[in-house]
Amino acid sequence: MSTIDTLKAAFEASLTPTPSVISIGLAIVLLIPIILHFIFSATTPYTTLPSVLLVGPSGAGKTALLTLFERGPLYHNNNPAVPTPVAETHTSQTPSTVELAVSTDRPTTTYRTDLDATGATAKKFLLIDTPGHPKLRRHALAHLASPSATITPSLLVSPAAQKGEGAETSKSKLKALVFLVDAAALADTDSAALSSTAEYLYDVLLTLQRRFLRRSGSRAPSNVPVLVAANKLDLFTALPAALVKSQLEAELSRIRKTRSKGLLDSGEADGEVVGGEEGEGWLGAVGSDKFSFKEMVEFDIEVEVIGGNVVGDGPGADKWWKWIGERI
Ligand SMILES: Nc1nc2c(ncn2[C@@H]2O[C@H](COP(=O)(O)OP(=O)(O)OP(=O)(O)O)[C@@H](O)[C@H]2O)c(=O)[nH]1
Ligand SMILES: [Mg+2]
Repeated sequence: MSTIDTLKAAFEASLTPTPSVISIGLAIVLLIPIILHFIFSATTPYTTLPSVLLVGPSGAGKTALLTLFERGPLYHNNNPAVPTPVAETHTSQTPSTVELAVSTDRPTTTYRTDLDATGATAKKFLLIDTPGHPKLRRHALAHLASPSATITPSLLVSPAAQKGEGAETSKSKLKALVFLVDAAALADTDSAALSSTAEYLYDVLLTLQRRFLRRSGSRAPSNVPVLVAANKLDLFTALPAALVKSQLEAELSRIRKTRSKGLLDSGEADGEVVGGEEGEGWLGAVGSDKFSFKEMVEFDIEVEVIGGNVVGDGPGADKWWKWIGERI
């Protein structure tokens, strides 16, 4: 009986508007949202924006392109008013990420007008620049291999984390891949540019192909479209996009032949990539003689070659921007 009495008394006291009851009530009302905020901000990643990965050999212009998209044509080399042209880049040692937005309410998108795109019509995404040096490429490749199509924290450093604002890193869905190529270097037949560019492209496409073959379940993510961006078309020595395409396809055929010969004792000893599946190291359709980018459709990989330039006079970077915008 006495316990019921005390409960009753407590209940009555809690309904009596005394100062202590009011202050406890206020504290609960004010504190709960704050506590919930901290719980959710700790468990939800900083951002779930989709991402686009920039890859390609060293010197192709990846960092220059990232800077152009981030800062706009004001930093264009041609603009005499700008003391620091976009072209002044250093070879990259680590990946870097910027947040960009594509506007969806204009039929003709250009990175210039999208620079200040905000609001409901702006689709935000992360553009990730990776180093092209052969010794640093494995970072980009390892992340492409991930079957969940996500970029894992070691590659994706959120802008807030870069500024040291805490807010750790997150997973982001990879939506597209831009493989930048120096079209002027490819024109020089004496240089090793064509073979080294094609080697890297082969590895990138093979990684995506393997990812497709290893996907599990019907809910597996679709594969990533690839844009081969033939850069530096401002230079008169540069190969036009159609030639870049055919040169790369020819070189990829050659690499495929060489690699298939030496597959058993080749450098495929990377551990996890050795799957034992027949034809694992073979890029594209089995049995085809000449490689063509169209073969990649079989693995849900769309490959498109588009020319452009980051600095100087030429077609510019708008077509690439449009391509990215359509895939975000
Ligand atoms: N003429 C010309 N030069 C360009 C163009 N785009 C980039 N460059 C130059 O190419 C050089 C290399 O550019 P980066 O952006 O540093 O190359 P990257 O791909 O980031 O290279 P890594 O960081 O080593 O992987 C720079 O000197 C740029 O000025 C272009 O469209 N035309
Ligand atoms: Mg760079």
